[in-house]
Amino acid sequence: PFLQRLITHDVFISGEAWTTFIDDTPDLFRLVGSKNRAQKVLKYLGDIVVNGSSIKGQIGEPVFKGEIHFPTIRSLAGPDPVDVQIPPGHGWRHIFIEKGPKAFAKAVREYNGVLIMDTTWRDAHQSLLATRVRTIDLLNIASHTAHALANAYSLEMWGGATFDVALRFLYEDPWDRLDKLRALVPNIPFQMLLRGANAVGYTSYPDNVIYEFCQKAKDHGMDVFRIFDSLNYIENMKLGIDAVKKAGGIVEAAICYTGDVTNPKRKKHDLQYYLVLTEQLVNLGIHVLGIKDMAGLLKPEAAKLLIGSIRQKWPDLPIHVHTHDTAGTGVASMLAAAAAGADVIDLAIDSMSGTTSQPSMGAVVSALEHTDLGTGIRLEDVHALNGYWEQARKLYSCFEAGVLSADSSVYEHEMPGGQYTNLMFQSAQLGLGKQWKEIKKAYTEANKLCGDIVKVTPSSKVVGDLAQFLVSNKLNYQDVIAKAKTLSFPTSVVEFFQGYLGQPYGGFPEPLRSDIIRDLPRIDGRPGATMKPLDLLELKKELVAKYGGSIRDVDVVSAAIYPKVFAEYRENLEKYGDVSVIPTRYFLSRPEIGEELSIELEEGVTLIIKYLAVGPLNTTNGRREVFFELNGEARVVGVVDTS
Ligand code: 3PY
Ligand code: ZN
Repeated sequence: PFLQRLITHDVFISGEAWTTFIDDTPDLFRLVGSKNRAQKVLKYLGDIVVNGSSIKGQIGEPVFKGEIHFPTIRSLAGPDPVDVQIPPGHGWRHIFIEKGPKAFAKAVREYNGVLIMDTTWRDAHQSLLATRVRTIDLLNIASHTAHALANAYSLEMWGGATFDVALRFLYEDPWDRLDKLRALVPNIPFQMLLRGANAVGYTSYPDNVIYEFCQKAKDHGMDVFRIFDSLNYIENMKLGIDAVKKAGGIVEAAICYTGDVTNPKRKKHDLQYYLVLTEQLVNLGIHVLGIKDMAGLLKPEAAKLLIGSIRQKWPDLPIHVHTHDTAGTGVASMLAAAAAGADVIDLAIDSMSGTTSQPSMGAVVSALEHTDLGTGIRLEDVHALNGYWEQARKLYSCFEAGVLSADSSVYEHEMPGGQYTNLMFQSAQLGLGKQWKEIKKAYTEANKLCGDIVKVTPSSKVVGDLAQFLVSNKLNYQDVIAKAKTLSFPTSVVEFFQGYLGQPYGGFPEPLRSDIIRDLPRIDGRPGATMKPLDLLELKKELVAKYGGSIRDVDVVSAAIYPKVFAEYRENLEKYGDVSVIPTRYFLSRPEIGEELSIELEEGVTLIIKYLAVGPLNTTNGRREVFFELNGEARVVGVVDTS
């Protein structure tokens, strides 16, 4: 194909080709490269045609397969539509870039009104759609969002489970997602969720990996880092805080909220506990305090008490409040938080809000309109974005876990939003679906067994695994206490009791700890403190030897955090190319016969593909041929039929 491209090239035919022609005509290579890439895309589509989607967690096909309609964003000054291709010239990011993190924090604190963070691109889909929203569907609405939410404090769009799920289940590169979105949204700060010493994973990593991760994230356009630890263990948090500071990012250190500060019976995590933690964080020189209510337990009165008390003690400290709407109190709690002196509140676009996700942006923006706590976001712009997300959510209907309503039992079991959806889905898959009520009850008992701990990734996984263990083995709290010495607990539970996540507030319950871990090692300090640095240069060499010179420094970070997942991602990349460019509808389901689709491989390189037919099964090799037309030329791909 290369030779053919060469001899049919205009310059070559004209006879004016000179010796450097090939060097001077990179197009030649680009086209050859894109031909290979096109063939790989066809291979993916062929596989989908023959075998259907193999994306983990997918049940059925998207209910919506039409063309997505894009909104018109109107100008602030009048009724004229904005040209969204021209990025807006204003936004909070400019303050950060021009004046640094301290000045940014000061300006946020001085802002008249309450600012919002939109969680639609991260937590909302993590909590509703198993984190399956793909880069392409974020890119499609990115320019509109840059205009519509120009006054937002931030867009949460990275971290948490998105890093893992992108690589592991969507075969996408999370760094590319960051780069591409950044290019389209220059004005609104990007925010990520950093699990302290666990970065974007589920375990502790060597300190140098955390430093490198934060530096690379900042270099690639991350601005605000919400740093938390799943046990509120300050030693783990210190590492994340220092890493973000060194990288030059905005340090938003978050306290995870659990229990109920208004309930005198819930003594362990009382107001004093949170005030002491705040003091420790303030002393570490954080820029913003986050209150991370991952399960939606912060009722309006509790929000008033907690935020009001912090505000009184630290009048200059910017406070950013996060919640989930599991019980249905989210809007009321965010309004109460704003009234009590919070500077920023977390919301999701209406159709991606509610239940285990964040409260509705439209509801809160509208409730605060014409008050002293205006958000600087126009309701009609929220509606415009909502029109897009109403359609996009239906594209991902095959990942809905079926959380149809509010559930105030969350005040008992305290499951984080994302985990609630996950566990509901997982228990159904394990055949425990009918016992969902039992799982919730067991989760409450498992939490008690762990010593009533903060439950958020990864400590929530420990409690969730223990809950499933209780249900599958028909055990209750008393049984575990009595038989702990002989039971064979899930690994996550054993490791938690060994101290691999860090030290829980109030210590581990004894004698249960000793009964569970027996003669395994115990860690009584910060787990990462005893870990040897990972030789990143050596790792890079290994990766280059395996995958070639295209390995970037960010790939080294991905491989350091998720070695096996990264290897599988590369395997998929080798086979199918960059699948992130395939529109979601065709990524998850086969086209109709005769249907034409277009795929933009990169700017200016678009494939027009028509699916024509699938051939009969060849019984000798188990393959089928799938026939396509690619930019007008006939193409065939052979696919093994796995059915
Ligand atoms: C995560 O760690 O992914 C969370 O969303 C915790 O709430
Ligand atoms: Zn959350």
